[in-house]
Amino acid sequence: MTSQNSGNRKSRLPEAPATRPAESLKQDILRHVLYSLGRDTERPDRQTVFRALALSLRDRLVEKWIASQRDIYSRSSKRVYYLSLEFLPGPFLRENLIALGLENEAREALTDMGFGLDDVADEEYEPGLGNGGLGRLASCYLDSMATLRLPAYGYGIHYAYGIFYQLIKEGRQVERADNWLRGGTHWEFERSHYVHPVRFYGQVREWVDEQGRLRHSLENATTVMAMACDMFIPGHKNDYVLNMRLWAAKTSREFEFSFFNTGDYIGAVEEKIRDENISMVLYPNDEAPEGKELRLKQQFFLVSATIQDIVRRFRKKGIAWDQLPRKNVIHLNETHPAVAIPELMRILVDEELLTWEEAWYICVRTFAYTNHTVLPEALEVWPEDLFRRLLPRHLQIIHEINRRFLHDVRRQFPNDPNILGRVSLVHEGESRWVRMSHLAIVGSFSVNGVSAHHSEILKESVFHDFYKIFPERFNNKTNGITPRRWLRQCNPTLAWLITEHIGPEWLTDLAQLKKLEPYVNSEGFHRAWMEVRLRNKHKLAEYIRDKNGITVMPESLFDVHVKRFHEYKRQLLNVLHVIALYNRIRSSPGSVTVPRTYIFGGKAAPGYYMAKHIIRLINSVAYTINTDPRVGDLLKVVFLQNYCVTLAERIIPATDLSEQISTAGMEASGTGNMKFALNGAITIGTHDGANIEIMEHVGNENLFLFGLLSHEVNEMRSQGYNPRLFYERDSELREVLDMIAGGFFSPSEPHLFRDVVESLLNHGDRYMVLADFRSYVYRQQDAANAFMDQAAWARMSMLNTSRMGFFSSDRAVDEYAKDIWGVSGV
Ligand code: HBZ
Ligand code: IMP
Repeated sequence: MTSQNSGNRKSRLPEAPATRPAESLKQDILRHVLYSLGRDTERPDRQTVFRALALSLRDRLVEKWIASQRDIYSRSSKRVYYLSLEFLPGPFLRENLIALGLENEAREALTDMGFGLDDVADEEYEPGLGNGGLGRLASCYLDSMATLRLPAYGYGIHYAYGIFYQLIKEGRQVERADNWLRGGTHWEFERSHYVHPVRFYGQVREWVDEQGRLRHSLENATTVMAMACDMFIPGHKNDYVLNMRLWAAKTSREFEFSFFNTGDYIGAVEEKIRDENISMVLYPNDEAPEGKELRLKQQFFLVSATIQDIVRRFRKKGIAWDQLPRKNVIHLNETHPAVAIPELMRILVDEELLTWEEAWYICVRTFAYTNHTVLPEALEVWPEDLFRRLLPRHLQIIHEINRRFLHDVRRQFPNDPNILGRVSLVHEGESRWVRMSHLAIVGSFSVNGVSAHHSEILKESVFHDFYKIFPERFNNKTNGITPRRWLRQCNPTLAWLITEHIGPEWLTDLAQLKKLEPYVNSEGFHRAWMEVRLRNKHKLAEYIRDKNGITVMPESLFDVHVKRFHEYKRQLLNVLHVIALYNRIRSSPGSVTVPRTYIFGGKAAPGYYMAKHIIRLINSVAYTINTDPRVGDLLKVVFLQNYCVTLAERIIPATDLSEQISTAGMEASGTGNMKFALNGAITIGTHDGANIEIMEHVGNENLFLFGLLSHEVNEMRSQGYNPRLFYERDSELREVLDMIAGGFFSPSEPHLFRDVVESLLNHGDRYMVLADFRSYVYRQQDAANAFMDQAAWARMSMLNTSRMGFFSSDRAVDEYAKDIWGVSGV
């Protein structure tokens, strides 16, 4: 602190050179306040200070990034390209401070300027460039790739509008545009010199060149430019920084003066807007792709710009094309970027004039594909006509890939002619569809699922034919989460307590949490553990009071269900149980003894009628219960609006019971389940996705599993599942459903929720809510009983945390690096 600042806490540009890191950081902040943001250093507001701090960190990140890139070049390492239509990084400030080891320095610098770090950090508005699990996984993996010093890059789209901002108005979800760029961009660099042309539409011209070769080129294409925007991802205290390169669409027409000459100025500008629309907005659909032309354009836009960047970098090496797979691996996060396969083929065959066989040999050794879902409606397909119009040459290439593939399959399975239709890259029925998952499998050397259970389902059912054809391609990589964000950053007091006992190594070696086990029998540790957890619950209770105006008891059981709204995730099953509890409280006071706070959060796709209806039902039930004086403190129901990474970070450390109750066989993995258990919440869940592996690690006695197994779900379905039977046999369930259908929670609109009940009773209950209801109720009772014994609960909580080491994204990424990518740290 310079002496002139000490008395009045005001900030001036320092005169003397900085000595200590905190002082040097403060000087950088002030410099950015003045020179980058053009504000008076005497009276910057909190938002200005946040931005100046972000810029000061960006300076440090870019230095380290340049050094890291030099390292990669000098070692000529094999590079990993992680292609994803979504990244969900969450707020950067705290994460970057922790990674750079500058948390205390920032706190000191800001205090010196009269600000608190927590308040300044709250100024950050997160980039919501993903829908949920898949996008957040991509960000956890980048964090781990940086921490493991892998020569890796994330590639995605710089959407101007991310996932919508969700408001709850009169119990309903209302969507607002998420203008995350309105405050400017303080973390990224716009690279106006890194632009690649992306070409759509047009016609394929076939011609014969002087050497007599058949050539293909695209005529009359529409060109849009892709401009790179780079964000930096630091490894944990290792001076290593990766970049996530997001492409923004820019018109190529700015230079087309012909429009001006013909006088159509507005027409020219309209075309510019149309081009730049490509990166305007993230599609808000999770698990049910929207087959819109603009979405396919986005996919190709990402792929074309990225492959050009990869090829540009590869060319610098001046080595032969057949070395491409030895020096690069391209990872496809779901099928969304799968058009990369025909795009690389196109470049190799049409532009580089390799033979088809040479090019295909390279492609199939370069791509790897991760599947994230088995829901039939989520498997991506495109109408062939649309594909032909937008990407005519790519469709030809897909047909040729298919022709050769089916030829091989016919030889391999001469006695099974039906297999050809099943595995074809083009579905041929009344209409023709390009099947992106088939393209991704045929064009990749590795196909993986995201939990052991999910990967088995891929082999046994969803992709069984492909498993017979390419058994060596199939493998599992159970998902993981980064302990930096999902423990150290979101739960700093618990992280401190852990470090105090076992040292800080767990941050980069999560298996070390095992060392906590001896402390589970220490009374002092118990007490400290539960104090930290209770303090977290107090903080969340305050947030709930501020935002929802509801007072909840921090000592009550915080029962939390936060994730995207989808019928298979069964928020409906949860609310049916809430109503059952409510009925017990009313009909036999004293029968419910454990006070509970139910917390819900999550977005529904804007066009998903049933999911939105369930949100509305939860809010109506919440209103009824919270205003019923007979209930008192025994039951509160809270819906927190706009669930996002920032909100997850508040909720997870304060959760007692984590709801992971998907229909068995439907949740590929889940990663929320891991975040809760790592922070000491107990899971109530089905035998699905990674829940099964969590059970194997934490022990069956330390979580509450219930419900049908996935083979039982299938058997019950094939035997003709009759949900009505469950309704008729279970009077408690019957009462709950009759109340909803009869308008108990919507007295002014008695039929409001009839469709919800109909979907269960008369439309087959596709997600087996009624079949699992009774075992869920029993397991919830077990959970409540366990919560009454606080010492036993504390023990379960500590054992969950200490046994979650396996679920680190460092472990997952290390497996990808060794088993799939063939890369190691630099
Ligand atoms: O990917 C999720 C899975 O549901 C979850 O089980 C898994 O843990 C997670 C990470 O592997 N899948 C998604 O989040 N899927 C999407 O977000 C999605 C987005 C756009 C689509 C389709 C799916 O068109
Ligand atoms: P790119 O790999 O061409 O996208 O460049 C990214 C960064 O890597 C550049 O800004 C340089 O810092 C660094 N870089 C690029 N080419 C080389 C090279 O040939 N040797 C060492 N570093 C390089």
